[in-house]
Amino acid sequence: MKRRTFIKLSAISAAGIVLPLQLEAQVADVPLLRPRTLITPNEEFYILQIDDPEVINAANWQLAITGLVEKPGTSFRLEDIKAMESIETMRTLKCIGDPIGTEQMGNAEWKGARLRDLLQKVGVKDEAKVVVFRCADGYHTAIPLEDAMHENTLLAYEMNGEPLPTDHGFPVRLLNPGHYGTKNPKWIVNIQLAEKHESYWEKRGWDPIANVKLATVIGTPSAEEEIIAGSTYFVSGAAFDAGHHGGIKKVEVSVDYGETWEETEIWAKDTPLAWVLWKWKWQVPKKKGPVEVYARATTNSGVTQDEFGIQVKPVDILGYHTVDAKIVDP
Ligand SMILES: Nc1nc2c(c(=O)[nH]1)N[C@H]1C(S)=C(S)[C@@H](COP(=O)(O)O)O[C@H]1N2
Ligand SMILES: [Mo]
Repeated sequence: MKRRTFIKLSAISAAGIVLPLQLEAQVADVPLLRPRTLITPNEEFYILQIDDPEVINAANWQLAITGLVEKPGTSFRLEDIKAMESIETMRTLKCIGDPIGTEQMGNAEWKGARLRDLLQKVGVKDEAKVVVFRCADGYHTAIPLEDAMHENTLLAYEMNGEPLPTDHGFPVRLLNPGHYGTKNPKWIVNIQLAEKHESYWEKRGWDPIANVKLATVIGTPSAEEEIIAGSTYFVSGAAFDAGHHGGIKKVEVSVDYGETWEETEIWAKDTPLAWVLWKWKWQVPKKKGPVEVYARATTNSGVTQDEFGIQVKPVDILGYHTVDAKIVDP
């Protein structure tokens, strides 16, 4: 085959497999946006845990389901879980410790089995109220049985088309929609049905429910960034409501201390369980000096972020993210 033809053909077959049009639309055409891609590459995905990552050999790993179950002693190997009906889905993870900021949030395409399919195989007793996850690193956390039985609650074993990386919980981690990272345990070794449980972070004062709060984060500019006077600049970032308010409807930016707001372009999105990425083309004033950039989101349910800071009522919304930057001479 001639090289030219080959190139053409591979473009076509790629079209069939990875939907390049859609993918292209979800990689920024303007440089320097942050985030720059709807899907965070595995190498760039934030990593957060209480200790070093656990390296688990799948050949020796079995997931036991214990406690208030009809068939105690049942366990699953990775192959068993992979043989079950699989779901592929895009999900954003966000850390409760960084509620407004941008650093501890990432979005990936995951593949896994429904947790409820495993629970149904072992049979859950009526007294069971929570599902406890114990992890190889000593981390443990519980979620209400109702959440565990939700069709979107998955035991994920692939991330962006690769086996779940060690840093992200190999061989399986929980994906618990609508909840902060604390409720998405990695390196799970045991699942226990119980009446109640006090989780690792709850013992240390963190929210036991851990519902993700509506937040809009500014990726560009970064703090103290120098923006050239008179230039064209892209303010950009992400917004996420984890589905609690019907998804993000619009994102606005203010560069005049909230006096006026400009609607941004949402240039990449998926379902409300994934972040939306936005950008706004700013004709930077010629005048030098400090500038504060604010961003706020409005949800499909009609809620708009309208205050500063973290302690905002109603409790499921966070205040604006603001970034202090500088307009400087070229
Ligand atoms: N086993 C285990 N799972 C864990 C944690 C942990 O310390 N140990 N940390 C949680 C927290 S606080 C977050 S934010 C997410 C981060 O997931 P990631 O490292 O894949 O981004 O993992 C969660 N799952
Ligand atoms: Mo976290």
